[in-house]
Amino acid sequence: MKISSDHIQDYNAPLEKEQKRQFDFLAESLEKKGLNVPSLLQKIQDLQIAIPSWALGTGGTRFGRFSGGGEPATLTQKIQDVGIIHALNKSSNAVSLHIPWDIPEDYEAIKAVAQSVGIGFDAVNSNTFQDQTGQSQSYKFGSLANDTLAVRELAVQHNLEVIEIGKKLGSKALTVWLADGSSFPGQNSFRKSLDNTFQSLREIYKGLPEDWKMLVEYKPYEPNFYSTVIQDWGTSFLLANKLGPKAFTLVDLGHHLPNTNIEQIVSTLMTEGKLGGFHFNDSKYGDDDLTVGSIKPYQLFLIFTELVAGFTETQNPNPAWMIDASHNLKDPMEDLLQSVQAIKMSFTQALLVDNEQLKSAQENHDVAAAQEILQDAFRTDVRPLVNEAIRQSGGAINALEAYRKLGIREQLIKERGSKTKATGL
Ligand code: RM4
Ligand code: MN
Ligand code: MN
Repeated sequence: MKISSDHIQDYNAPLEKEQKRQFDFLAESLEKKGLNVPSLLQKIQDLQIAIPSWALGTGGTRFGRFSGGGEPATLTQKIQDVGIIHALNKSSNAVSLHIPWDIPEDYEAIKAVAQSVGIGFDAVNSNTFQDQTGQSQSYKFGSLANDTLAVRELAVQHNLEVIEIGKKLGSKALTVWLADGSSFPGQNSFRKSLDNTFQSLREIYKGLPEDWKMLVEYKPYEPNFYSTVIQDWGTSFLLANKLGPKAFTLVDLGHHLPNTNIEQIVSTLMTEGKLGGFHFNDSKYGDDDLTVGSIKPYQLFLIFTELVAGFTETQNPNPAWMIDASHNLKDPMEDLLQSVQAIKMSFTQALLVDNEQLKSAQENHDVAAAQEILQDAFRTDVRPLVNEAIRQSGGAINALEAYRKLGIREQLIKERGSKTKATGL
């Protein structure tokens, strides 16, 4: 199924008048504050967030999986789903593939499908946390960090193959997330594990094309419960620094222990020019993969405030933006639409922060004023502005509502059946 601009126009038509009224009202008050509304609209439109190929099916938990209907059974169908999301919100123009879950059989055909729905290929993700059928060595006790050379070599080889796949698709980054670690004290030597990881990453780095980035993700625990080799941003940063200028740290919002100050991590990484990418999701306890902005919207806003300031005040290259979530209860596409909307809202609120005023409040040690400046931006209902930016790009005024009104899931169930199961988690 493909969404045409006529579908969107028909959906938008009855809403245009009210949208304009709300937008005009907000635009006037923002202009009074000295903000440039056309430039805000442009920035909101420019922010594109990649969709991971594994987020389009129902993930489940280790206790069970309750598949929904019409899930994409093939890579082509996954890309078509991303195309639907993008047609609705004009904000998700790329897909991020997980290898080997989504190895294209026919590269030209896959590229043509992607092109026909306006989708490009974002970072490619390697997977050395699962064994594949017929694999000569097992990752049970680690991959890049494993004490056994043959296992490390296999894991390095896999990453090099992922780069080759990405090259054929036009990707420009490799994301490495390692499950490596230990579940019991004494199981591994910390020092050896870290050194093995560095040596293995260095081999992969050698195979990285000149115009590519390597994004090194960190995570404190799970699937290992005593130690993880790349447990935190500091370890990732250390590795990225040792690897060289093409290596960066990737921040996944769900990969922190409760109450970690993620915005401060973002600020430090940007200052050092080493923030390479972002995986958006939300969490209450751990790597919960909940909808972006559903649990801690103020934290998300504070993170975006650091990002927006970092764009102008640091040399950090533009990070790769991606959602990383897996859905257990909701229709995955509805969840993704909500997540992208939440990202755009936090970004927009961050654009409203008066950085000059904030700086002078900081210089005067006026703590209350500093807090007011941030909260004033956060408490602004920016939906009319975000929706206007999307509308002007040809998207739906309310993408989630349009998804429902257009009966997209029903249509997909008709086309694909109610018992399909997506590859992935
Ligand atoms: C991990 C991590 C990776 C993702 C896998 C599926 O927890 O977030 O980015 O590729 O899950
Ligand atoms: Mn992630
Ligand atoms: Mn994760």
